[in-house]
Amino acid sequence: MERSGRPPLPPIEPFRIKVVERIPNPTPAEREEALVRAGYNLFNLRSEEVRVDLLTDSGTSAMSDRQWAAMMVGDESYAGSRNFARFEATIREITGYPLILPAHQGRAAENLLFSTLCHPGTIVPNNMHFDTTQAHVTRNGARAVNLAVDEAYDVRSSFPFKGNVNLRALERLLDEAEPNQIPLVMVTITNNTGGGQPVSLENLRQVSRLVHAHKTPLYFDMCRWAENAYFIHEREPGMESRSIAEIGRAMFDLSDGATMSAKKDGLVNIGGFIGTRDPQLFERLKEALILYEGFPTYGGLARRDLEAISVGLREAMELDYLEYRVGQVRYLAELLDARGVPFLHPPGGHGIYLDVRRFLPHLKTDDLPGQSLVIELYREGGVRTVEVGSIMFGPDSGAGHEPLELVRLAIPRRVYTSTHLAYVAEVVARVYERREKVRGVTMTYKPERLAHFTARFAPRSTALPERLPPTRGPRSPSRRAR
Ligand code: P70
Repeated sequence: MERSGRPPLPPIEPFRIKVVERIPNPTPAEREEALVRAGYNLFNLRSEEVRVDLLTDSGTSAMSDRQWAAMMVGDESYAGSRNFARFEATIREITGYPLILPAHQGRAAENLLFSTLCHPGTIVPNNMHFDTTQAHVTRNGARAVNLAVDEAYDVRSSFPFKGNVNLRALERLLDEAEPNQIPLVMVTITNNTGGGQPVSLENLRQVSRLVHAHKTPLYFDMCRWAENAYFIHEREPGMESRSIAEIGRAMFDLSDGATMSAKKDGLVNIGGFIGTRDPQLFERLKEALILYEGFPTYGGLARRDLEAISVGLREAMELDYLEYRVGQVRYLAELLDARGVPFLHPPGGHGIYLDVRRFLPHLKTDDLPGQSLVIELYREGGVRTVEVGSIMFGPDSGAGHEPLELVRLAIPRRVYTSTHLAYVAEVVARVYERREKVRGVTMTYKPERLAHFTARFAPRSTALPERLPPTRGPRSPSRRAR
């Protein structure tokens, strides 16, 4: 809120709308029915049951007129498509990595990289792994270790670079590991698990120095690199005069390669890639790519998709777009702040993360408070969000700290207006007003891996019904008479 008491200036969309898509408005009764059918897991909802969909910012972007036009120049050749040539050239220019392989999305790139480099007994450090990243590391027998700075676990701290790596902890791990036990160090940019928080260029420099002194490769998970570069531009001394492209390149120069889900800062609905400087690794990845994804000039994608990514990656670096993008998240933060709603500070690049512990202090971890809140936000106003807490990462995910217990309101790129966000803020505030009445839930079906996607839940009250013991003998006549 501005000091003057005036409402905040809404972040103006740096585009006008050329095509619109009707959004549904399910009634309260329809929402209730949908919840039961979905087993209280919002991944099981049909999209027509959702009014404002903040489940994810991944693959949910609106493409620009230029991207749609690019789709029309798809050259659908199996091998050697000109769209691949442009895709490769674009990513080379942005990252400086000479060797590029397309993949159909981020986790496909993770599968290729981790199945090639990890085996039982190995360790992969990261500031914080995200869900699929962690699953791919552990599936290959490696241990996923989270090494974010202490501030990352303090939801109230307004530290500007909560995505930073804890250098002392990383150094200790590198020193203590056996030779070749750490096949690579990853840094997730921005740190999604920890609230969409950026990593500073200075921290990346130090990580790079440390990791390379131990002759270990450094890889980035660069899904949201443009948002990270924007925060560096805004917050890091001397960076305000540098373009997003320059800052991005300064980041990538410190690393040996990256995986990317282009469904985020690639501004497309599907796609991803791996970039590397290592020709031997590249050959091994290419073999795995052909096995799992397709020929190296399409990697599981239509060639027109590659063309849309080439355009999207550039649009994601435009300053007016990033100002609006981060501005939207801040606008929502200000509206929530004005209503006293607790969320992780400072607001991240791609969404707001509600602080579940302060939102629902009467619920215990066993009550799955994050999922309870997700359900209530849907019940109140048809808003779909996701739990990022003990269900997604397990109750012991705090790396020595109290684990984060969050609900993420992810903002799709270029999709919703400030009015949609004002609606969302009001829905959240109304749930906050009646927070004391929110009950816990219990998990009735727990899949082995990545449970949050397919688990089923039930409200505590119906899952554990307080049934009266069956009555024996004839009912009393007085009751029957009533
Ligand atoms: C999200 C999605 C995907 C992701 C990521 C990072 C840092 C890799 C990937 C995998 C996943 C999701 C979560 C909850 C609800 C819906 C979707 N993140 N690295 O929303 O990329 O999805 O392309 O395989 O964030 O954050 P991909």
